[in-house]
Parts: sequence; structure tokens; C-alpha cells
Amino acid sequence: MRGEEILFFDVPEGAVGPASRSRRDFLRGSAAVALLVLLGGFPGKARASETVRLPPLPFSITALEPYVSVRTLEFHHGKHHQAYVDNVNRMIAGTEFAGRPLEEIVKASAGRSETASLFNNAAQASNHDLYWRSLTPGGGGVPPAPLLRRIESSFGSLEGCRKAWTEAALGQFGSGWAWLALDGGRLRVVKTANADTPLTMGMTPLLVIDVWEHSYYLDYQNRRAEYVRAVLDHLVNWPFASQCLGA
Ligand code: MN3
Repeated sequence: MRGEEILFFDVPEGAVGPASRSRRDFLRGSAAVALLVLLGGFPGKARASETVRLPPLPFSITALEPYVSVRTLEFHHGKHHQAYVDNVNRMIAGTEFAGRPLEEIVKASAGRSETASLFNNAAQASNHDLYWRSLTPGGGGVPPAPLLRRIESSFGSLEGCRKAWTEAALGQFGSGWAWLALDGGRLRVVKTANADTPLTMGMTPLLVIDVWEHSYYLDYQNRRAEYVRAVLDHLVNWPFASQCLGA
């Protein structure tokens, strides 16, 4: 059997008879298929690059304590976000959407009744990608100076921005999101329902607060205002928004 193990990878010509040759060819073919699969190129199957991924949290699972608990993150990232990603991959397999970046899938599926379910799952996957990057341990406080200037020019003051963002987060009836987005040259606070995103409104989302109950109910129960204040005071990742602006 040792010979066959070697055959799997290579065999000198003439070292094997006809029967072995066909086995050699078969094994060579198998090796080629195995290599294709390893490289993500198996025909007829979604390549690794054709699937949407669940990004790892950009901080440790304990890093947001006590404002967002490990238990919340385990469910929110490990169950809710994972489910959106899995649903997208199931829905795009073998369709025009396979292999396209998540953001493109969101934009291309928006506003079409036949892709409403794909939009909901793709937008939720994308919204959560930004949500995790919107949070950081030791966040809150005062934004980097270039971003602060943009905030002051758009909202009058940092406090004005925080007030508008809080009102959007608390004023969103039911499930949804409260965003800081770039609209033309100006920063804007936007609230959206369910999976909706400023991406499909011609804006560039910079930061977002998830106000679906699953983001705060285990830690704050019905006290959404306490959760939103904790995010803005202790977690919001101003430097990330600043980098997005190139500031
Ligand atoms: Mn969520």
C-alpha cells in the first residue's frame, strides 16, 4: 500500500502496469479535485470567496462588560448574526448574487418584493458588521479632533450630536437601528426600521447602534435608554468613524 500512497502524489512513468496506471490516473484526478477544493475552486459549489462570512468580534467577548455582557454577545453575535449570515448563504447559492460582496447584495436586493427576504438577511448581516466595529472597550468620550470638527459643523456641538442620536435610538418604534451617516458632505443621524440601512439611501453609514431588543434585553430588559446612554458614554468607537472619513 505504501506504493499507492506515493502514487497519490506522483509516480515515475513506467513504474506501474496498466491497471495501476488507471488507478494512478484516478488518484491523480482525486488529488487535483482535493487541491481544487483546498483552493476553493470546486466546480458547482460555492467557493469560499462566494460565501458571506461571520466576522469575528473585533474585541474579546468580555471586553464590553459591564455595559454589554458576555451572554448578550454570545447570543447576539453567535446566534443572531450567525443566523443572518447562514440565511444569506443559503439564499444566494446558485443565484446571480453568489460571489458578490455583501454590500452589493444589500443594494441589489433592496426595494424588490422578490428579494425582500434576501435583503432583510443581507442587510442585517451588513448592519451587524458595522455595529461590532461601532463598539470598543474604553470608547465614548471626545472624538478625534478632525471628526469633532465635522460633528460641530453638522450638529452644533458634540452634545447636539449625542442628543440627536439618542432621540433617534429611543424614537425608533420597535426594532431597528440608529445611525451616524455621511450624507453628501454632512454628518446626519438617521433611524431605520427592521433591516433598513442608509446604504440604500445614498448615504455612507459610519457608526450604528442596534436597537433591536436582542441587543439589550438580557442586560437592560426594557430600559433601552440606559443601553443607549452606556453605548454613547462608554463604547462608541469614534476613532473608527474618524478613520472611515479619512480624518
Ligand atoms: Mn442585532
